[in-house]
Amino acid sequence: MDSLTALTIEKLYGSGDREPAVAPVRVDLNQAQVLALAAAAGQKPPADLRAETAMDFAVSVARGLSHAPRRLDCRFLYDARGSEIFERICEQPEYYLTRTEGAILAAAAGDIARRTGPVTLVELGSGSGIKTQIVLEAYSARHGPVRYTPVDISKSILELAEQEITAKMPHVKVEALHGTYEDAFPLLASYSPCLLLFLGSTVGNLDSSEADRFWEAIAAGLMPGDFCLLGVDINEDPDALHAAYNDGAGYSAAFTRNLFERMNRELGASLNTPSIEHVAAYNPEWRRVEIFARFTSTQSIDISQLGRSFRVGKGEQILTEVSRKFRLNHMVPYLATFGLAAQQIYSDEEKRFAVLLLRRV
Ligand code: AVJ
Repeated sequence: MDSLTALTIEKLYGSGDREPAVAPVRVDLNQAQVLALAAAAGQKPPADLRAETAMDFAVSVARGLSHAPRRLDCRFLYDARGSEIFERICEQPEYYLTRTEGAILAAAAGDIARRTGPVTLVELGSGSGIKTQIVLEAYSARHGPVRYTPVDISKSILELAEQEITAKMPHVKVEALHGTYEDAFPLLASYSPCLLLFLGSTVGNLDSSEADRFWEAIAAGLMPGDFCLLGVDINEDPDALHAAYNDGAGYSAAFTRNLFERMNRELGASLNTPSIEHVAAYNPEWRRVEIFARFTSTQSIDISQLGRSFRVGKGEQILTEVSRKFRLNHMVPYLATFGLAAQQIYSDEEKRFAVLLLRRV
């Protein structure tokens, strides 16, 4: 076992505590690649808060397949390929979330910039950062030069976003962080005064206990007076929800299937992925879309790193993702329990999506 793998395992398992240590571990995997990129672009490369290894993925898959019912961590949907497919999902006519949120931000960005005053913008799960450009424009129009720190698990999309924003907006100083949200939490206080952006209803990926821990960490990381801009899906129409997660062009299905293609690429699994189906259904009782991979034939998921193999039966469904939907009359008082007071709520006419400006009290 090399020292990097040992370090990752130690970080994953900690010393038996429930949560691994949160101190960011700086490991640079692709130093040559990163340096070349930085030199070419004349900019600082994303700082690595975490070096994702195939072992992280292997351990996560093995753990999820050991659960009953089986599930997989949705974080691993976003490798370079998955992030690219997700960008395509966002462009589909059925996927109203991105479009609606973009329109809300376009209308509200000036008001948001006025309410927060000049602050550093930090964004969790920034992805391509297209929607954020609207906000960045409003901040620089009102306050002049602006600092922007996107945080993302996908290094490739982070580099792209950084290059695009740097090229388009010379008045924006981009300092990207490559890592998970948890990796970034200990750094939050150092950006104060700040506006933390968490857009796209990504918070819907967290189940209720994960959300509790997430908001506790955010509340602990922000300083009193700091702001958070949260995008949430509030659509109640089951047909619209079903369509959004089952687009006609098949990008949603490709996104789910890519998780298993990634297993072939990184874990040496030899899955027949075309026979794995995407199943997404709205569960009204839990107010969430549940996304499964359904195996249409019996297969084994081999994880070479761990020397383990999991048999998946014909017809078996593995949960790959949940996407919770929210009600503002629940969400606002819930957030208040973490000391996050809603200052303003922006929405579209059809009440499909909402953007909340929160203030840490
Ligand atoms: C990125 C979590 C907001 O739940 O709508 C879209 C992910 N998965 N289609 C969502 C997703 C399949 C998306 N989030």
